Amino acid sequence: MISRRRFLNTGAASITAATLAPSWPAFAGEAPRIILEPKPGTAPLVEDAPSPTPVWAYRGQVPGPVVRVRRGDTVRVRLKNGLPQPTTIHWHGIRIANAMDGVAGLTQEPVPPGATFDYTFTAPDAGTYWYHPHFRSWEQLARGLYGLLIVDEDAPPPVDRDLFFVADDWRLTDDGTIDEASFGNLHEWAHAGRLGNFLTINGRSGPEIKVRAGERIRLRCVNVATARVLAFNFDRLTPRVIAIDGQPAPAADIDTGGLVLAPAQRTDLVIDVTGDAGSHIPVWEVSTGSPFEAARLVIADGPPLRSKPPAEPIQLASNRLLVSPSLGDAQGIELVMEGGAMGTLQEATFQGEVLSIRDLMQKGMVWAFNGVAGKPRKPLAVVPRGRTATINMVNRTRWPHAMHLHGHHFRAVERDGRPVTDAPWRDTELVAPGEQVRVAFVADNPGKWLLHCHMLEHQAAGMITWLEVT
Ligand SMILES: [Cu+2]
Repeated sequence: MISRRRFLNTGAASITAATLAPSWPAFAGEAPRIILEPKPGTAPLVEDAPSPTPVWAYRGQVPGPVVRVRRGDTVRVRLKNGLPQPTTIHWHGIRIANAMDGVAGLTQEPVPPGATFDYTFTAPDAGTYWYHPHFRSWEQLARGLYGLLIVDEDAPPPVDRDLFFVADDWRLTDDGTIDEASFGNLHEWAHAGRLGNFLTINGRSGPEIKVRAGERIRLRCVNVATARVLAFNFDRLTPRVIAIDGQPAPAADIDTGGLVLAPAQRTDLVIDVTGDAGSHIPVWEVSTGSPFEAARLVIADGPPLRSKPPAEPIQLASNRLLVSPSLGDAQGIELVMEGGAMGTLQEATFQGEVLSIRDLMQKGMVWAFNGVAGKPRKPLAVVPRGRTATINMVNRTRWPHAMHLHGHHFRAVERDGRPVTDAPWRDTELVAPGEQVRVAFVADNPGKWLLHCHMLEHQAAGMITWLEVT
């Protein structure tokens, strides 16, 4: 058993402020097409490693370059595949034109090595989004392919600095290289997925993030891990949540258990930094029984930026395009999750054929939605455009699942049979073992939309289906 802290025991990383200052190339709306070329490279994940870790990266960076536009601008990206296998780019959380959603085998053909694909789409909602491949994503994300897509508000909120906090859970071997032998391990895929042993924040282990006393920062937190649900505690600071999965949320404190982020989920925080110059504030990872320091905020020398935090709270303007679902004549869609270790799945349909669990495992399948393993030829449901739909997600497995619907945001309206009010808008919902969550959304975006578990090994081993909005 490898300790997740093993590489962290060497103490705080000596990262300079320069490497942590967000370097955001301003990719303006009508600027020339941005070229994103995923290809093999290296990244300095492990501070004391003899050599950097071989990874796959966009533009040689992990995380990849931030793609940043204003709300309503057009994003223009050319994918140039420098990988030894096909790939695509999916723009997670964006209510995008279907043909640009980047799902290999549903909205486009995978892009072969050496080939290109042009993505052009409008970003309708302000907020924190991200991009990643949607082909062999369980491998391509685990090798380092992901980046932030930030869509600025019409009037960005008054903060002193806008920072990001991209958390990844790597599986590394003793020499600090990616543990490739564990890719495709069906035993793990039937459990929590391929959990890592080495946490990075913004591509570094235990980084120091330089801040100033009195400073108000916006911190865009993203979990890009393939499987692990992470949770962060900001020690004596009291961050306020202002957005969830990209969409503005009423200001609220984070839970006492920490800021929980399932794979693919985002939370934007506002943090008023308090403390003496030269002191530091640990950011603890608290999802396991043994918390450890994931990063630290180091308060710079010098006078505070202001003597006390600004009085006025930050409240982001609504993206407006979200209409509260009226459930009166909603189209109900049932989604029963089954399978996995300690589950009861005996058989399921795979590519049109009913197979026993033993035969399913031969095909790398161990999970099913409504008795179907893997992406079905026909959609789970066809929803007329503009209609409100509900998806009743019933987790009959012993494992949590981070359920992601493409092209839409939804909100929970019922949990374990009890009505829920004012749940945040999300694109990825964590459904606990044995739990039932009914979510509602307006099917206002025509096309073929994937609905899958964002524990990417679960997706690869069966937890994937799709809806068609006509
Ligand atoms: Cu899952």
